Amino acid sequence: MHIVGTAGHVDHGKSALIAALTGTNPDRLIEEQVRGMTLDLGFAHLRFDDGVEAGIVDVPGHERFLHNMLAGAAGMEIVLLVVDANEGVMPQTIEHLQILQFLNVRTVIVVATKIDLTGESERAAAIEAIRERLRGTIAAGAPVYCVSSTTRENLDELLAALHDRLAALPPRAASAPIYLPVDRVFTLPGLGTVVTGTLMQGSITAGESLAIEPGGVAAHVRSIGVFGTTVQRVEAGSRVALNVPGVDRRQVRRGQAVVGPEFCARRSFRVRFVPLQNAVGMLRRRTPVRAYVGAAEVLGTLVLDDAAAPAEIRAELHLREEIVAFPGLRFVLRRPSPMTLLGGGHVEGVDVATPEEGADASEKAVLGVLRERAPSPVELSAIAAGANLRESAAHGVLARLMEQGEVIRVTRPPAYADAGETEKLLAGIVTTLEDAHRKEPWAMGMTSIALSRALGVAEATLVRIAEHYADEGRLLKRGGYFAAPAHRPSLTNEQEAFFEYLTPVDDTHPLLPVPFPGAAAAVKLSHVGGVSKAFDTMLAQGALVKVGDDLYRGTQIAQIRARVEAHFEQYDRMTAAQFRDLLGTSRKYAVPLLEWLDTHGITIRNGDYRTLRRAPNAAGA
Ligand SMILES: Nc1nc2c(ncn2[C@@H]2O[C@H](COP(=O)(O)OP(=O)(O)OP(=O)(O)O)[C@@H](O)[C@H]2O)c(=O)[nH]1
Ligand SMILES: [Mg+2]
Repeated sequence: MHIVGTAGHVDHGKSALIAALTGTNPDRLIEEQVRGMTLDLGFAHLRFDDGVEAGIVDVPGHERFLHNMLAGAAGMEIVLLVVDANEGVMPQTIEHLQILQFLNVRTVIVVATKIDLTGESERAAAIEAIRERLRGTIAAGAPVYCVSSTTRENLDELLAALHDRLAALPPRAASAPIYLPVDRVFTLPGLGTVVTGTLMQGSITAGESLAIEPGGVAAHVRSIGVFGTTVQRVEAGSRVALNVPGVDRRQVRRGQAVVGPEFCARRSFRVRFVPLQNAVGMLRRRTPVRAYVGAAEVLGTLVLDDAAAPAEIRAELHLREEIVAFPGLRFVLRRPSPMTLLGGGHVEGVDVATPEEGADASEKAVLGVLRERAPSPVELSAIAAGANLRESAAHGVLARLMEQGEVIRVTRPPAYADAGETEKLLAGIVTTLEDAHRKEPWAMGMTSIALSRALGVAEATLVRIAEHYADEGRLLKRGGYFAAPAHRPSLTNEQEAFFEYLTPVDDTHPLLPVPFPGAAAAVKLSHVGGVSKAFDTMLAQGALVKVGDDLYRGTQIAQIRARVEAHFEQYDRMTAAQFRDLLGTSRKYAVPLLEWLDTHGITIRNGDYRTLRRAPNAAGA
C-alpha cells in the first residue's frame, strides 16, 4: 500500500476533496466539525475495484497547525496539492511544498477545487495562474485537475489518474527494519492501548514483540488493524493500528516510533542539510532549531561543519530529547520562534539500501558502515541499524562479503570488520613487530598495549584483530606477546653468560633451584643490555621455570618429569615422601614441585597419592 497526502492553504477544500473521493470525512474531531476547519491529521482509505489501494492522510492548512501537518507529511508518497481555483496559490500552498521537497514525495498532482464557483471563461486563466506560481517548486509541471467536491465534476478523472500513479509506485522497503512513527494513541474498550501511524518501512506480523522508542517500552502486538480490517501481517506503506494491550497509554505519545530490534533512540546525528534560499542568512555555525523527524517535533541545535554553506551542508543535529533515527531518514527544520522554515535534509551515515537497488546497494551500505568505523569491528545489530537493514538481511550480506574476502569476522563477541582496513592494520602490526624483533631479538615480541601505542589504534580493537590473524597463523601470540610469524627469540652471548651465572647447577645436587626473588633482583640490577626482556623470554619459553618461590632451569624440570614418569612405569601411584626420595631433595622443594606438576596437568592429586595423567601431550613446562 502507499500513502496519499493532501497539502494546501487553509479552506481550499482538502478535507472536502478526501470526503468526496473516499466517502470518509477526515475531520474526525468534533471541534473540527464545528469549526469547519482541520486541526489535526485525518485519515481515510481509498480502494479501487482492482485492489489498488492507498491510505490517505489529510493535513490542516492553517499555519498554526503546521506542526500537525509535519507529523503526517513524512509518510506521503503522492501529494494532492489542493488549490482553490478562485483564490489561487496562497502562502501555505508554497510552505507545504517547501516542506514536502525534503521528505519522501514521489508524485504531485495539483487539484484546483471549487471549480463549480468558477465561470467557464475564467478556468483557463485560473489554471495558468496556478501553474505560473508553482514554477520552481516540486509541483512544477505537475498535471492540474479542475474538480468540484460539491458537484463531483471531474472527480472520476482525478480518481483514474490517482489509480495509475498508485499502481506505478515501486513497493516500499518491506525487508528493512520496522519503523512506524506513532501519530495517534488511544484506548478502546476491551482492547486497551492502540497506536496508529504510517508503517514507513519493514513489515509487522501479529504476535510480534516490538519496542516503542524512545522509552524502551516493550510492545507486544496482539492484533493489527488496517482501516478497520484485522490482518495477520502488514507491509511498509500502510496506515496501521496496532493493538498493544500491555502498553500503558500514558507511556506513548505522538513522536515516538514502533521499531524492531535494530533501532534505538539517540540525541545526536550526522546529517546533510539543505537550507531554503531565504533561510541561508539565518544560519549560524550553531543554530537553534525545531526539528521534525518522523512524527516527532523536538528542539535542538544544528551545528554546521562549515559555516560557508554550499547547497548541501554537512552538519550535526543535537536534540534535547532522544528520537529514533537511522541513515537516510529525512527531516525538516524550523526556527524555534518565529517558526520560519529553515530547510531539511537526511540523517547521514552510509548509502541506504532500498529494495529497488537490490543486493549491491545492501553490500555497499554494509561496507559503508564498516569503513566508517574501521578498523573497529562492528556488531551485527549496529551494522543492521547503520545500513538500515534487518538483522537477518545484514547477516546474509555479511556472509556474502566474507566469502568474497571483503569482510572478516572476529569473535568474543562476534563482530565484523572491513577486510581491506584490517589487512592494512595487520601490515602495520607486522612491520612494527619486525622492527622490534630487529632491535631486540631476545624479546618475545610486543604486548598489545605497546602495539596499540605504536600504531595509534585502540587496544581493544587491536587485540581483537591481532587475535583473529593469530588464529589464522599470520601472527604469533605467545605468553601475552604478539610476534611476527617467523620470530624465534635469541639471546646475545652476554645475556647467555649472565643466565648461566644466575642459575648455577650444582653437580652434587643437580635438581636444586635458586630462589626466585634473588634471581629477579639480580636481573633488575644487571647492566647487561636487554637482560630484563630476555629474562621474560626465558620464562615464557620454559628455559627457566618459576615453581613457587623457586627458579629452575627448564632442563632441571625435564629431568624431574622424567624421574616421575619412570616411577609410574613401576607403580600406579606416588606419595609425597616417594617423590622427595625420587629427587633426593627436601620437603621444602618437593611440595611446590608437586603442586606445579598438578597444575601443569602432569599428575593428579588424590588425597595423599598422586597418579599420572595419561592424556597424550599433557602440557609441559
Ligand atoms: N462549492 C464548493 N465548496 C467547496 C468545495 N470544496 C470545499 N468546499 C467548501 O470549502 C470549505 C472548506 O473546505 P475544507 O475541505 O474544510 O477545506 P480544507 O482545505 O480542508 O481546510 P483546512 O483543513 O482547515 O485547511 C468548506 O465549507 C467546504 O464545504 C468545492 O469543490 N465546491
Ligand atoms: Mg481540512
